[in-house]
Amino acid sequence: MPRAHRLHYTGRIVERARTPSSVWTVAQVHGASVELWDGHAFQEAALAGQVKTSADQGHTNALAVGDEVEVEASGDGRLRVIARMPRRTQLERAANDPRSRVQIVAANATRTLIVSSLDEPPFRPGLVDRWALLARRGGMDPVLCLNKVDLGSQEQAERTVAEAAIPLEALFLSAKTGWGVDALRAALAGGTTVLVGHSGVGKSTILRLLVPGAEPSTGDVSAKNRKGRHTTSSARLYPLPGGGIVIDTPGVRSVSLGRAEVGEVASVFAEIAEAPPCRFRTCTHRVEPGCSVLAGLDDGSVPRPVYARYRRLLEEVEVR
Ligand SMILES: Nc1nc2c(ncn2[C@@H]2O[C@H](COP(=O)(O)OP(=O)(O)OP(=O)(O)O)[C@@H](O)[C@H]2O)c(=O)[nH]1
Ligand SMILES: [Mg+2]
Ligand SMILES: [Zn+2]
Repeated sequence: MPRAHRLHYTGRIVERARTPSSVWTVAQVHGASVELWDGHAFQEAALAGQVKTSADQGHTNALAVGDEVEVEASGDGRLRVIARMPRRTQLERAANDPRSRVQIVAANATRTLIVSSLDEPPFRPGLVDRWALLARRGGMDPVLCLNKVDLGSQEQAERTVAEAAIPLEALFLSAKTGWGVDALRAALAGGTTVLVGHSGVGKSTILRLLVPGAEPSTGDVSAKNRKGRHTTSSARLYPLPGGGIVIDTPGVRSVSLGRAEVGEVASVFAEIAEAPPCRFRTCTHRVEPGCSVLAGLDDGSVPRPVYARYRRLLEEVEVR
């Protein structure tokens, strides 16, 4: 290997790289290669050996969509990813089996848009809580988007969210008719938003509403499900016409949280997170004496539906 290359490899003379831009963002991952976005254009790049093996033991993927990477031009003029920048945020999906590795769904997003539908598939508040916890854990703000309002009414949609005591900012939408899209656009302007949620709730339809002309990625054409519709098979980044970025992801059936702390579960519910300190620092707010959350239940400052959701989420995680 020529000396200049070797030096470059160590990262010490990165400023001498012959590449058009030093920091690129991963737009899509295809096994041993990735598609990169430099703010203007997309380009395919190979992964240098040290990047491929850099996935630490706990993770399934070395690079995730949204990762910022350093590149160099390889001999044949193609780009090669030589390093990944530290992540500011990360959305992780824990494995059901604690010995299995964690998948990084997206990196460096500023918010997680938890997409649900009023119907088809039915609204599942438990899934919203779990995604909210994962978003907060990874440093992002969770926002709920209740789609397919056209299958009912606006009143029904608002009542559904209120009755479930969803502890998040909620946006209502019909991606089919475009109703509610202006508020959604305003909420997503600037920053990077990752769309998550159950398969079929309308994430890709929302994406196409926000980014006219966005095509299903090539893998998706063959990935029609039994009902003959396209289902997203891998995460992909799209620049928004007015600035900002959206990352579409494949739908998932269930979300596992892995091990979680009581504080993490409580952080999903504002009324519980903001309750005064309990007598015991390790209080789980279930049966302990001097618990301010249980006191809040009595005086009404912690609504019963909110507490019920907290207990349900707590039961689902193995509390440390
Ligand atoms: N009635 C109605 N149907 C919608 C709406 N948004 C999406 N759909 C339909 O719902 C189905 C699923 O939409 P997709 O956008 O593919 O769903 P997705 O969340 O991307 O699904 P995965 O890629 O499998 O995760 C399609 O048939 C859409 O036409 C809506 O607002 N109202
Ligand atoms: Mg999709
Ligand atoms: Zn307590």
